[in-house]
Amino acid sequence: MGLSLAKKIIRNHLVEGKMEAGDEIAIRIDHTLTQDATGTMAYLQFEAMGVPKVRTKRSVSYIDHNTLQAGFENADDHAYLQSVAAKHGIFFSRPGNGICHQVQLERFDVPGDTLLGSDSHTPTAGGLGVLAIGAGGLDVAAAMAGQPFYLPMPQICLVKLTGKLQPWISAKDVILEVLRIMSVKGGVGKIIEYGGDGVASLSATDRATITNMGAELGATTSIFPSDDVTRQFMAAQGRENEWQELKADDDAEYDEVIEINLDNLEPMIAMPHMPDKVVKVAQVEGKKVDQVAIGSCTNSSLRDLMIVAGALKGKSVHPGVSLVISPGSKQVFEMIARNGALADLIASGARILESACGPCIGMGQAPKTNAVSIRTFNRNFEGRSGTKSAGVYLAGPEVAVAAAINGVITDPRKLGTPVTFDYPEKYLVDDRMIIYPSDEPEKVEVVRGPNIKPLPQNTKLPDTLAGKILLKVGDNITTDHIMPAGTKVLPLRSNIPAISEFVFTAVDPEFPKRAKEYGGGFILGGENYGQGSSREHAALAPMYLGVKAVIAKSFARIHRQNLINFGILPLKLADPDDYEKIDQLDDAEILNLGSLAGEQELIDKSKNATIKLTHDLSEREIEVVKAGGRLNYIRTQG
Ligand code: MIC
Ligand code: SF4
Repeated sequence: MGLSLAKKIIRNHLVEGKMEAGDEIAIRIDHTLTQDATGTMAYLQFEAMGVPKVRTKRSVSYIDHNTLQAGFENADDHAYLQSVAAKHGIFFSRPGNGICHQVQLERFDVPGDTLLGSDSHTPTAGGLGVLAIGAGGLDVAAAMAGQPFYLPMPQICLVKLTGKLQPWISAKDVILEVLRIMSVKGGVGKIIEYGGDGVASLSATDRATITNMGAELGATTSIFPSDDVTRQFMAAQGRENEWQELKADDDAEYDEVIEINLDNLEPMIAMPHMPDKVVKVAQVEGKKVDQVAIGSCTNSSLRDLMIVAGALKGKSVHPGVSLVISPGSKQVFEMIARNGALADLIASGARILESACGPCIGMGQAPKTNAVSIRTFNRNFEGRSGTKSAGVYLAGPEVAVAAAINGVITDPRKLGTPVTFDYPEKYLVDDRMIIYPSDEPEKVEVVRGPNIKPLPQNTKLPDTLAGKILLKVGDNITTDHIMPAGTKVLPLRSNIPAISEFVFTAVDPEFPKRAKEYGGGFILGGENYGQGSSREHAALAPMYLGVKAVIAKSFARIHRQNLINFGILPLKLADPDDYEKIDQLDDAEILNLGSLAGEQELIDKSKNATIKLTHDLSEREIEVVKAGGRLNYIRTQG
C-alpha cells in the first residue's frame, strides 16, 4: 500500500514511535514561528532552557497580534521580542510586516519541511505542502532548543476535490463546506489531506485559506500537495529554489474519505457563534448587516483584496455598514497601494487598518450592541469581537463585499459580472521588515519592560488532589472562554499574575475570586474542552489560580497538551453521563495519583459518590505531569 503525503513527511521526520494512529510519535521540527501574544512566554521558556542559539533550520518571531499600543505593555513586549530574537538566532518580523501566517507563506514556507508554531493557525502553511502544526509556546520553545515534537499519530482523512469553483465562489466556501460536514470536533486526532483533480484549480493562497481553517475542525493539521501551482507561487516570491514536488502515492490508503465537487458549491456562511454552524448564504439572505470586516490570516491575500476592490470600484459602502479592511501583509498592502486598488477601497468608504490581526482578536472595531457582523475571519465565538451581544458570521470575501455594498446578506452572484484576477508573475519582494539575527549575539542585551513578569512554576503532582469543583461548563468551551483576549486582556500576556484575574470571566466574572478563596480546585467540562487557540495562558493562568485537574468528556488537542505542559491533569469521565452527577462547588478528591496507571477515581464527597475517570496520557506525558510540567521535566532530564 502506498503512503499519503502526510505520512511521507512524517516518515522523513520520525524520531520516535510507529506511524500507527493513536500511538505517540515524535517528529523533528525544521522551522518554528511565534507571534507576540504567545511569543513572550515562549522565549522566556526558551531562555530558561539555557540554549544559546536556536537549533532549527529557521525560526521566525512575528509581531502581529498586540499592535494596538494603548499603553506601554505591547511596545515593551515588542522590544523584548526583538532583542531576544537577535540574541538567539531568530528572524524578527517587525510590526507592520503583516500577519504571521501570511508572511510565513510568502517568505519562509518550504514544502516537505515541518513547522511548529505557537499559534493554532500555523497549519496555514499546509497550503504549500508543509507539515505545519500549532502548539503551545513551551512546545515551540522546546523545538527551538532542538527537541522533537510529541503527538499522537493522527488518522489521515482525504478530502477529494473534483470540479472547479464557479464565479463568485471561493476557497472559503470549500472550507466552510468541510466544517459543515465534519463539525468543530470532527477533525480531532486527524490530518486533513486534500487531493483529487480539483486541487489544480486552486491557487496557493486559496489552499492556505482552506488549511488555515482546518484549525476550526480541531485537526492536527491540513495539507495540500506541492505541485506546479505551488512552484509558480514560490517562483513569483523569488523562492523557486526551495520548491519540490510532493504528492501522495496513487494507491495511498486513508482512514476516511470525503468528496466535494467544487462545481456544485454555493456561497456558504457560518452563523453565530460557532464556525461549524454553516448554511448556504441563500438561507440567510436579506438579513441586515451593521459591520463587514475583511482580513485575518484566513482571507487577506492579494487575490482576496483585489476581488473586494474590484467589486467596490466606483461604488460606496452602504450607509448602514462600517467596512474595515486589514491587508494580510506589507507585501499585499504595498501591492494594492501601487496598483491603485487601495484607492478604490478608500474611495468606496472602506476603513483601512494596518496589516495585523486587529479585529479578529478583538483588538479594536468591536461592533455595536446586537450587531450583525460579517467577517472573512476564522472564528466567531461569542464575545471574541469585543461585543458579547453581536452576532458574527464567517464568510468569504465575495459574500463580505456583497454585504458591504447592499447592507444586507446577499448572494454575491447577484453582483453581476464576476471580478477577475490574474495572479502576478512576480510579487513585490522586499524583506527589509525582517531583521536578521545578530552576528554578535554576546553583545545583545535582552530588554525586559516592567510588564514582563517571571514565569510561575508548578510543583510536583502530589498523591492526592483535593478541592472544590470550581466551575462546571458545557461542551465546546473555547480558550476564548477560558482566557479571553481583546484590548483589555491581551496586553497582559507577559504578566501571568495580572492576566489570571480574567480567567473564565467571560463565563463567570466571579471565577478568579472563587478560585483564590478556595485555594484552587477542579474544572468540570463537556466535549471538546479547550478548542480554539494555542494560547498556553489558558493553562498557565488557571494553574496560577490553583487549578489542579480538568475533568471533561473530551479535550481539544492543543489545550490538552498545554494542560500537561503546565502540570494540570486532563482527566476524562469514563462514563460521560456522570457529568450530570457532579455539581459546581462539590467537594472532590482524586486519590492514588502516584501511579496514574489505568483508571482513576473522583470521590465526590458532597454527593457521596465515586466517579470513574480515565486518561489517555502516554508514559512520557505521565512523567511530565508528575514533574509539575514540561519545564520541570526537561530539567530532570538534565
Ligand atoms: C487566535 O486566533 O485565537 C490567536 C490569538 O491567534 C491564538 C493565539 C493566541 O491566543 O495568542 C491562536 O489561534 O492560537
Ligand atoms: Fe491573528 Fe486572527 Fe489569525 Fe489568530 S486567527 S493569527 S488572531 S488573524
